[in-house]
Amino acid sequence: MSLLQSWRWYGPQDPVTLQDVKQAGATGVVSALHHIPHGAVWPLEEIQERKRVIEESGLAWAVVESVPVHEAIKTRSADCELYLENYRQSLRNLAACGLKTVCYNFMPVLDWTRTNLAYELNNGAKALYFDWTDLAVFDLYILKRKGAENDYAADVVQQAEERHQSMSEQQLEQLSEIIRMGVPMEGFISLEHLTESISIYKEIGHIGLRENLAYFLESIMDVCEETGIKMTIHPDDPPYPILGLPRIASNKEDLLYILERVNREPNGICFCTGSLGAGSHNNPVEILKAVGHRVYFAHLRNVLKDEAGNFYESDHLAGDVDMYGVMKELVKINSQRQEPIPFRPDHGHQMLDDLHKITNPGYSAIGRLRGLAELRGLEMGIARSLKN
Ligand code: DNO
Ligand code: MN
Repeated sequence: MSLLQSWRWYGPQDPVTLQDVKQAGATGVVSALHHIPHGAVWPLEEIQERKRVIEESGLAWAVVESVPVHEAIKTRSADCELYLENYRQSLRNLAACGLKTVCYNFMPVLDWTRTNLAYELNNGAKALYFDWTDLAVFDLYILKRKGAENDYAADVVQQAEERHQSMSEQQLEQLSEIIRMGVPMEGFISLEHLTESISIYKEIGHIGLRENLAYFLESIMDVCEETGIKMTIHPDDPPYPILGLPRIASNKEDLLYILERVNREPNGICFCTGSLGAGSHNNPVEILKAVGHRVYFAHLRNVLKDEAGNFYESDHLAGDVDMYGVMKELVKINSQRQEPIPFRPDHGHQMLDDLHKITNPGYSAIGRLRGLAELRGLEMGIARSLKN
């Protein structure tokens, strides 16, 4: 049994169509109802409708990514119970439609963070890029966070001062929007809101956020067990604190803590090699060996870091992540499962014809098609060689 090749599809608004997904060779679709406001119950009819559209094209809806966790749950504030009940209802509705694998993240306020969405590679393709100096420019001169300078190396603070002086208003505004954008199609957060959230999370801290995650998981596990839903937490991206926000899913220890703290079958992991691999403290193969028993979904992509810790998203098989090692382990884990583990090429370069199109950053068609093709070949080679 092979892994299930899947593909993120943002729904009917996605410029990449389901026909494109089929041409890329994926059979599973990873989708979410992005138009439903965070925290609201996903109505049964809307889930059925999305499922119908996907199945009508000959594909299957394999994973729900993401059912967003409302900030009131992450911060455990006033309306937390209401949003937990909404979450449970969304899970029941998804299960009623046969959807059993759900991805989510527990990153404070922002989803993944990059500083450049069009970093040009020497072959002309474009990649997502994270640069500490640009983050410091934002933090020190746009957000103007109190005490921010203490969170950066001295040379980064100095470079940020110089870079800030050389940037135009327009460039600064662009940088600000890129950093404040989370998931494509879900908009970005205002500077005021971000500042307010940062102070709330400062109070909560690392331990408090871990508690809030445990509370969230404990509150939904009964429903998961009753309905057969498996929850998969997406690691922090990048896997270290930024902008003074706590992080609790950034390394092996964090992931093991999450699994052991709420030690129930449906409490699982979305193994994202690119997110974990962006931290020099992480060895994705070793992490997969430790948590593989609870990996129900995988995001496969690569990153290349420099000595300062800046990184860009490199070709799927070439970068700091030992993709061969990861795939070998994944093939092994998959062979012990009843159902195939879905994986998707998580982001790809903007390349070839896509360079002339408006695309969701990281989610244009051709770069991901290339990534999927490489990963599929890698899997086949490994699986065959293991049999011989
Ligand atoms: C980053 C991407 C993210 C991810 C969400 C999950 O690595 O995979 O868009 O899907 O953070 O909640
Ligand atoms: Mn990912």
